[in-house]
Amino acid sequence: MDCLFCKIRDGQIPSKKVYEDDDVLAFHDISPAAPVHILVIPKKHIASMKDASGEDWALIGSIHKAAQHIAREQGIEESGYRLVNNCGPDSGQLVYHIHYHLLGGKNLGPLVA
Ligand code: IU
Repeated sequence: MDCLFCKIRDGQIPSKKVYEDDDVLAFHDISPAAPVHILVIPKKHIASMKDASGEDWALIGSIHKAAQHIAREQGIEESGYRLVNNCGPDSGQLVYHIHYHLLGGKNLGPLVA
């Protein structure tokens, strides 16, 4: 399977890792849209939110839990942050391995300009 984030998970492509546990990995986005821009992914390959089912919902919870932890570590817990998942073409999803964008470190403004 030719998946960029599976290759990052497997260390075949380097990344700036900020968090890892048995189920979840997080690393800096290569093209940051905010002072803090971290991608939080399940280690399991799930292409998109529309494909999640069954036991995957526990993984989604683990991603949110990891994001809370990372936001605290990055010092953006009090100022606030945005946790965004893009699903499918209209959302602009480019990488088809579920990921959440953890964005913060500045006032992010309205979600849709
Ligand atoms: P999207 O939600 O699928 O649109 O987000 C994909 C993100 O993956 C996007 O913010 C890219 O900057 C990011 N990214 C990356 O971190 N490393 C890469 O090698 C590539 C994309 I290609």
